Amino acid sequence: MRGGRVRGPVIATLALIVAACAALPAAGPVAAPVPATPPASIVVIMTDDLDEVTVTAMPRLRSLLHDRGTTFNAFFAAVPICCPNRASLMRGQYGHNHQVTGNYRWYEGLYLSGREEDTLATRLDPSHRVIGVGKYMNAYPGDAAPTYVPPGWNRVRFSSGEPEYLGYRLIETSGAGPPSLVDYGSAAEHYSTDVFAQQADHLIRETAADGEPFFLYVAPKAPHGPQGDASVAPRHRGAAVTQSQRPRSLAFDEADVSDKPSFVRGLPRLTQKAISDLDQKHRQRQRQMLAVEDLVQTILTALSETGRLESTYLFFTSDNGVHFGEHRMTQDSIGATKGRLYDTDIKVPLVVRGPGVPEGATRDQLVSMIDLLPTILDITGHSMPDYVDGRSFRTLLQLVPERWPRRGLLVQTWNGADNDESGRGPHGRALVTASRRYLEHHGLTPREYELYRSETDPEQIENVYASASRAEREELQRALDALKDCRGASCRTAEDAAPD
Ligand SMILES: [Ca+2]
Ligand SMILES: [Ca+2]
Repeated sequence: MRGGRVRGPVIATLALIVAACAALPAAGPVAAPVPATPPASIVVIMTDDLDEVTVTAMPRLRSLLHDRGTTFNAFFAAVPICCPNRASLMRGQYGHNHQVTGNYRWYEGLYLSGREEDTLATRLDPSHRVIGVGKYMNAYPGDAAPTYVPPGWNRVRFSSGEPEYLGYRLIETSGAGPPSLVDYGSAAEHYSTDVFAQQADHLIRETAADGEPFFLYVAPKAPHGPQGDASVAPRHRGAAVTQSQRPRSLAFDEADVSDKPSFVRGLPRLTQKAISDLDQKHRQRQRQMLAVEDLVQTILTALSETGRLESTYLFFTSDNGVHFGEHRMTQDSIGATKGRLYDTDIKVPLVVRGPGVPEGATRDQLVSMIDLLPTILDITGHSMPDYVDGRSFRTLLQLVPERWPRRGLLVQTWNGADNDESGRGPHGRALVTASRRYLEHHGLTPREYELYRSETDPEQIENVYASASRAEREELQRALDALKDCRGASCRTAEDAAPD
């Protein structure tokens, strides 16, 4: 039995008592009962493969979220592909600790290992209605029931197979009764981003009517490929976009890749055809995101109309970034648009709006997907489990944050048949600090390294590893070694001890 089921009416009653007291004429000091503040509600919108470049092309998103909340400029994936980073959200752990090292490894890492018995969902279950809409992981485990619902989730509309824009099946639960499988077709009204928006709207209103706080996880497929017209909402097909081209940054079709490791060094300059294909996909991704802007608006409206906007924190993020021509890498040339250790892939959007969160503010402190679980538990009054590697960044949501002691972060990739989507790239790990990126490619023989000075070279054009001093190389290697096997508190100690 969940405490939240009875808390709502109790609070409502207390509120009535307080309101009644306030209406009485003052007769000296009255020790009126102070109603306990109900836990805040939480919304996490997890887009799929949304990168920071594309966010700059979405003005409505920026006016709904960034102008009204705090934007994190240095938010990193723990593992820069879908399932592993979503597992980092659900467990607050680095990849080597949750062991979801590939997109279909979550079966072993979460389900079989029993780690799924203790997640963000189960931790919030006693106090919140825990609602999941959209993509939980890439697909459901082979030997689980087709209607499998992970522990802790009270209401779900989760994709049962691969998430799709049209033609998909959802596992749906209500308060009582067994889960059901519901098929959605290819009609305009079945476009999944819109369906998820309507479901989120319905579940927010239902939960608000029941007087419970909620945790709502909404995960649309957008702007994940494919980028054909069928993956754009019918009303947005051919719509005008802000950026007609993928921005021609220094990294785009990088002129000189002689500094790069072998898997990039061997790439030719982009052909005109490749560039026009990248530009076309970039335009389609913006069109896919137009429906996500509508989804954000729908959720904000539902929160506002149910009186929950002032007590709800909304986190808008993505599971990984992408490269679309940066460092000459395309899906055709490197086999995937993501999963590399460059900032294009590992740095992902995060914006938070909610009560007391400064509007239009930015934060440069290093934060990671492993921090969302501890932050959300902190905001909702729960203690943090010992297994968590991350830390609460609640202080960064205040007008004047306290000192942020973290100096380094770990990012990891694994090269496996179902992890590195190309099967061709190296597995490795990166140390992220305020001023440097240090990359080790363990899948290459001999092993290769990269070092970038982020303050002067944020686009990672000049790998300076070869010219770095031996002392600097050793210092970075030691710091990365201290993180690669860390667990819980020892991760935070190693992060704080990293060199700037
Ligand atoms: Ca993804
Ligand atoms: Ca270069």
